[in-house]
Order: sequence, then C-alpha cells, then structure tokens
Amino acid sequence: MLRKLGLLERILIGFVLGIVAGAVFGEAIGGIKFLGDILLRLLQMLVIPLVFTTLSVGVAKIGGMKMGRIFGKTLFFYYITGIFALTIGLILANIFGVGIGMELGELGQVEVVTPPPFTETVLNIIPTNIVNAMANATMLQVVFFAIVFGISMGWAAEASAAVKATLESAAEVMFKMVYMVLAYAPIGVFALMAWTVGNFGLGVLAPFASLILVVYLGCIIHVFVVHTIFLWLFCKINPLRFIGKIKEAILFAFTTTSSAGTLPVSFKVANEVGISKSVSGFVLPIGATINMDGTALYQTAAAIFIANAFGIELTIGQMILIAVTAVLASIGTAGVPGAGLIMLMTVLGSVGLPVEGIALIAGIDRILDMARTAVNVIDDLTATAMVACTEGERLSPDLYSVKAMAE
Ligand code: DAS
Repeated sequence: MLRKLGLLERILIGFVLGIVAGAVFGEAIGGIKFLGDILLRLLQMLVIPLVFTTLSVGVAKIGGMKMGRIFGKTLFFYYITGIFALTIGLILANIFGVGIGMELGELGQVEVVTPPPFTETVLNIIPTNIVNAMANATMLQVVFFAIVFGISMGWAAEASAAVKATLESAAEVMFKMVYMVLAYAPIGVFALMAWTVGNFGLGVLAPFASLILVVYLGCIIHVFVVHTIFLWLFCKINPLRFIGKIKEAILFAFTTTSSAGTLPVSFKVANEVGISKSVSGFVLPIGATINMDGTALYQTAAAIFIANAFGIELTIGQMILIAVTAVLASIGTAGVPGAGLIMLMTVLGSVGLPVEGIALIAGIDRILDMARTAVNVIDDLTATAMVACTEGERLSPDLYSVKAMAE
C-alpha cells in the first residue's frame, strides 16, 4: 500500500509518525537524529549543481527567445503579478510572525547564523572566483554567475548550443538525484520531527499551522485581488466568471501539484474561454516553466518561517533580497511536484539562512504545494488572457459583464 502512495504523501506520513514518536518517547528518541542529519547533508549536496544547471538554462531560454512584442508582454504580465505575490508573502509572513516560538537555533550542527548587513551582501554577490563560490556554497555568487552565464548563452545561441545542451541534460540528472534524495526524505523527516518534538515538545508544531495559514491566505488574496484587478483592467471581463471557467485546471493543479502536468488542461480551458491557440501555445508553456507566483509567495514566507524558527533577525533589506531571490529561484523551478521546496535552498542561501530548515518544512510541503501550484496555473492563464486581450482578441461573450459588452 505504501508503494502506491506518492512521494510527498510518504514524507507527510514520516512527518506525522515523527511527531507521534517524539511525543511518546520524548528525549529518549534523541539518538535517532543522525538519520535526519543524513537527509540534511544529502540536501546540501544537491544545492550548488542543481541551482547552477537549472537557473543558467532557465535564463538562457528567456535570453534566447525571440524578444517579440508578445514575449515582451508575457514577461511583463508574469513579473508584474509576481511582485504583488512576493509583497503579499512578505507582509503576511511578518503579520503572523511565522516560525516564531520554534527556537530551533541549536538544531544539530546548525548554529544560529547572523546574516551579513545588506550592503555587504550586495557587494558579495559578485564572485571573484566561481569555483571558490561553488566550493564554499556561496549561493548568491553562484546565482549571480548562473544568471550572467545564462544570458551569455542566450546571446551566443550558436556557440553555446553544446554547453546549453550539456547543462540541460545535467539539470535533468540533478532532478533525478533530487528524487533519489527525496526517496530517503520520509525517514529523514521522521527522525527530524521525532527529535524536534522529543526535545522541544508538541508546542513546537503550532508555527507550522501559521505557515500553512499564511501561504493559503496569501494565495487567496493573490487570486481574488491581484488577478481580479488585472483581468478587469486589461480584459474588462468579469474575473470571477473567468476563474469559474478555468476551475478544471485549478483543481487539476491543486491535486497533481504539477504545473507542467496541468498544461494539457490549461490549453483546454484557455480554448474554452476564447484565447487563440497562437497566444496560448506561446504563453502557457513559458508560464509553466518560468512563471510561478504561488511558489515565489511560498518561498518568501517559508524563508521568513525558517529565519524565525532559528531565531535569526532579518533586516528589511534582507527580506527584499529574499523576495528577489525567490523570483529568480522560481525561474529555475520546474513545474513538477515539490520543486519549489528544493529551490527554496537558493533563497535561504542568498541571505545565509540554514538550508537545513527545509527539512522541517518538507513534512508539510505537499499541503503547501497544492495551493502554490494552483496559483501558478491560475497566474499562467490570467497572463495568457491579458496577452490575448491586449492583442485585440475578444474572449468568450459570457465572460463580459453586461456593462462591458455594451461598450
Ligand atoms: N509544484 C510546482 C508546480 O508544479 C510548484 C512548486 O513546487 O513550487 O508549479
């Protein structure tokens, strides 16, 4: 029966059983922590090669594409809504104080990291030696180099074909390695939760509920405020009718937690709302690859959760850096289940937060992934509709409120 369960469900089971074991055995179960440390080290092993390959190829895809009018609009709509998503994530995470009260500063080998001041962080973005940056896992420097390398590959399209193909296959290999590591995650998460609850008591769980609340509330606000305003502004349609007509894609995204897997349904509903195939065929695949507002919102809130859980004070500057890195990380995030959790390591690394923190969130990631993937797909379809409308296309008549139709 366990085999039938998806990977993230198994991680969720490990999470729950770890809580029970910790509550029952208390500190006596402390010895099991090394099983959790194995997971932490495996995750760390992935970070640099995964981020470099996915981000440089992701950026190259953008840089290499024909920067036509439609592509320019696509990027505009994708990233203007993304800024709202990040802002919502930052505000809600701070209002609800996600992660406060966990005091996990002494989680194993992770001592409380005091992030460097913002100016020093900005200066340190530029690597003097990329091999050094990779060897020391200086995440921001690797991100910076990956972006510059990706743009250069996009420009030198011919000459970089071999390198891009190699990096693309290396990224595939890295994602396979991710799933190998995640196959061990149920055991690692079990051990980490058992040790955490055994040492800190059940009260340590309350902050998880606040993170789930912040991500779901943020997603609802993003869809029913931001998307609604943009759809009315650029299409003059009744946004709620639009969301009703794309609900099949929303439900599919919510249950499968895969934007890429939902693409066929997204194409179907895009057609049903009257978006031309030439627009949806161009804009939707790009969205499923590089546009993940739900993920960016989640990564911003999760980074603040981890900082609070480890008792690390973040300056406003560092929170902005987290938000900016979350957008970049979302370019490299694949539209597959759990990808946002893995790319969260980039965001954490950008301000010196402990990467190990994601092992705590892994247990509830499935619940968070459902909401963020649904928003990713809604955002792709909303942006596609806006591109179509600004290209002079009329969507299906029943989407227009009586007033707009009279115009
Ligand atoms: N599940 C990813 C997607 O398909 C998003 C994520 O993991 O953040 O969009």
